[in-house]
Amino acid sequence: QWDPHMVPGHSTIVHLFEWRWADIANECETFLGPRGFGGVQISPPTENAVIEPRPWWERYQPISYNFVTRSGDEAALADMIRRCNAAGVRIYPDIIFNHMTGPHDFAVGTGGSTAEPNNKDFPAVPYSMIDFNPTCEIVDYNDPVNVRNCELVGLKDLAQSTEYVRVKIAEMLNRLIDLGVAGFRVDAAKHMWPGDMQAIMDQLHDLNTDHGFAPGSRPFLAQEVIDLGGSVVGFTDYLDLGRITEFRFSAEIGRAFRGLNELRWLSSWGEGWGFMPSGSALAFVDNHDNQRGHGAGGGDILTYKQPKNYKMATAFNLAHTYGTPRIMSSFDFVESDQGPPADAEGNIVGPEFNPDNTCTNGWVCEHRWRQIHNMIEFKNVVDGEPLTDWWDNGSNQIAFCRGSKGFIAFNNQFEVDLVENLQTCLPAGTYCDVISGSKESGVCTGKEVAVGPDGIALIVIGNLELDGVLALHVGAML
Ligand code: AAO
Repeated sequence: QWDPHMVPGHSTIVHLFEWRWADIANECETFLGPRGFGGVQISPPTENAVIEPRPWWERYQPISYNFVTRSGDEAALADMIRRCNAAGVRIYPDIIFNHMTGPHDFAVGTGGSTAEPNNKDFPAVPYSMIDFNPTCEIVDYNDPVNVRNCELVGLKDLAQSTEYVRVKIAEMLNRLIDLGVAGFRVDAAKHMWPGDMQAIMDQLHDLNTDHGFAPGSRPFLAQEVIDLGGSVVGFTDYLDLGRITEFRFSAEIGRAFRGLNELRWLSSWGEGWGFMPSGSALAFVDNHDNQRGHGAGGGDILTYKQPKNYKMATAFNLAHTYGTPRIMSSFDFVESDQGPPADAEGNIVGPEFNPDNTCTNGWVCEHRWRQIHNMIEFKNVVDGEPLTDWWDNGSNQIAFCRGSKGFIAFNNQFEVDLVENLQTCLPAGTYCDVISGSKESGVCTGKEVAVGPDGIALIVIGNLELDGVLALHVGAML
């Protein structure tokens, strides 16, 4: 389904990658709820095989459907979902039901369950040989049968065509729905037949009205389908089921804000670029795979490691009307396999916070960067307003309005300042730029911009400034 069921006045999903449930509950109450975030994509809650030296990707190798992982147990999960809903923040677990673990003779899970993956024996579900497709490798991404019925990087491929497997998956998803989740990110959706997925979705409960969902609400789906165009197995097969990850958005926004494509072309951003319909799309600058060279998009993807360009691309995503945005919140990494910050026993060590809201202990917390969380507020203030008054300098300086409620400008021109009188569409007055600072107790800690009676203001973004973007909205009028 397409509606993320966010609370009015909230928007945007943040992926708190590898966070512990208890830390997410606190984050919902102290930061995400008060600042208008719409929901959290959480790491997979299902028990995974323990793989040394604890790479992040062990969580994509389920061993049972018990909810016990390095993020916490079922009680902590339930408590977090309840507290986040109460804070106005929805929860979307990342769910793996294409496969179980990779090829190990013997595996032990994060909750102590055991399995013999090479015999396709997972007693804690239970699944056995007959519940899996015969072993074969995915070798041809243009062959739908190969992509759906063979093993993704050696991961034991469940046969969702059988009723027993469908029932087991649906039971697990229904336990999460009953706990109060608003929907799911479906891992490796491209590797499952749409008809099988439909048969599973048909068995799902409506969302739990005890957590504030309207009666009859169906679970939101963010299906992971990597489609950069030109492949036989692509997003079109999944349009009827729910939203889909738009990886071309991620690849193209990276190219544009790296300076590899002029920003003026963004005037037709969205369907005009051949992307899937806005109402079908999950829109993101980077995800947990392509920020570290897995998945798709290659070297053009922008991440927290290129902060100036990344903040600009994220501001563009949050200011634009296309798709449902998701922002990434990472832990710092050097090696692509490296797991989250952990102690000597392998327990995840959660973030603590500096006075300026940023995180410690190896957590990057992009969602706590002022330039990013202030754009969440921008998005909420301009909700429902059309994109108007596009301006560009014929190259890498652009600006646009969101109705009469918001205005944003970008300068990605090499070694050139942006100094222009531009139409902001805002009522006359003085505004605080929510990128260079914030409006705090009526005072602006960043640039102040004077908008005249005709809506025109002098906009300045120097090319050497830390941030190449300036954003004004009616909530930040001084
Ligand atoms: C680990 C080890 C493996 C080992 C395995 C089993 O790393 O060496 O064999 O265990 O023991 C994550 C990690 C994996 C890890 C796995 C399990 O990323 O490294 O394997 O956990 O622990 C495909 C899928 C897509 C998938 C992506 C990574 O379609 O679903 O690969 N993403 C999800 C998750 C991801 C997770 C899994 C799935 C598994 O987000 O975190 O894996 O649960 C093409 C195809 C894409 C394909 C990519 C990459 O993309 O179109 O469908 O994604 O290749 O193989 C150009 C093309 C573009 C192409 C791209 C990359 O840009 O235009 O189409 O190049 O080649």
